Amino acid sequence: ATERGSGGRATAVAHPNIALIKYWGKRDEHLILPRADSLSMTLDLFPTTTRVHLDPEAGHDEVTLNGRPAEGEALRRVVAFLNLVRKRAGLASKAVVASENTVPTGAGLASSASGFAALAVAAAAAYGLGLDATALSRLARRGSGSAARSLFGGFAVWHAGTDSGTALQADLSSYAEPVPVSDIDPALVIAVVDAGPKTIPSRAAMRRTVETSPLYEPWAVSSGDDLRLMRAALLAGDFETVGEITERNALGMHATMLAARPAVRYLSPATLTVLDRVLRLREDGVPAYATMDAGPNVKVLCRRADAERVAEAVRDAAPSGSVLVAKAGPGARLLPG
Ligand code: 2P0
Repeated sequence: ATERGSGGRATAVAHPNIALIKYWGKRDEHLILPRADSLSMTLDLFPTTTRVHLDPEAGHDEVTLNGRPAEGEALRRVVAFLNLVRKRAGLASKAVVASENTVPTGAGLASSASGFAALAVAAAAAYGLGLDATALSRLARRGSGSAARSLFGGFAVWHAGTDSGTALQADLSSYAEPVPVSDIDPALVIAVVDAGPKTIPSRAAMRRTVETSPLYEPWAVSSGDDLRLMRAALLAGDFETVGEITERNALGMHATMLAARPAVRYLSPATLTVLDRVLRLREDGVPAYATMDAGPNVKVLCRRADAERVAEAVRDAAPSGSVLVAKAGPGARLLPG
């Protein structure tokens, strides 16, 4: 679908995604080209809604996040992203950007994927770029790697792309697209065990892992095997294999971080308590598999029919009220008006 706004203004909505095959490590920091392919499920929770309108009179971009002026690194990243859009559009106009993110403060879920996916769709439309879904995914990638996947609903694979040829060809080859899946009726039970801020931002942690961890290269290689097997299992509707690959890929990613120098450790004692619960669920015959991102919270992949039982099992390992059940959600889209 070609996305084009009218009158220099557009509003878009996008949802977060959780990777089952992780993105961890870049081969090009500027273009945000990943070392390996990744694969995710877009959630039906916590949309980000972003409005962009051009202001030809303005001397600088005005960016608000949940009603507050953005500053520091957050502002710098949005302005850099808008500069990219302006360059492609051949327009100099500054923009007013207002983004509302519904992730509860401290829910421990990153908002950069939904945030840059929504910004890419809204800004591309407001500046009249007329991009298709693939081009929007490539554009979102430049804001935050994982945002490339939030362009699509359900399951999406983000291709690392090729390095044969020019930087432009590499850039063109790295985008996400939907993954064909048999109906596996998945849910992700999110156990928020610690709502505090990250110990180290994922971008810096990723860089340190690539540069110093002796386990990084073997994980990146095995992640390619995981991805191929995962795609086959999704196509076949083989839920247990999907879950097993999900869990081992995440644990492998965390192993690369633990071996970094100095170590990057996001997992906490409460994380391990939840992992024990998940293991016990499997011993009791419930297919449930854990994955963790750049923080201590655990997302448990299970069937929708088992989600309440899984939520109950992990609830007392997390502070009260902080277990959420997510299902597969929609891709990013323009809102009318
Ligand atoms: C992922 N994460 O695949 C992985 C797993 C966290 C752990 O993508 O530097 O915010 O903006 O490209 O996308 C978090 O990293 O990083 C992430 P940048 P991003 O979901």
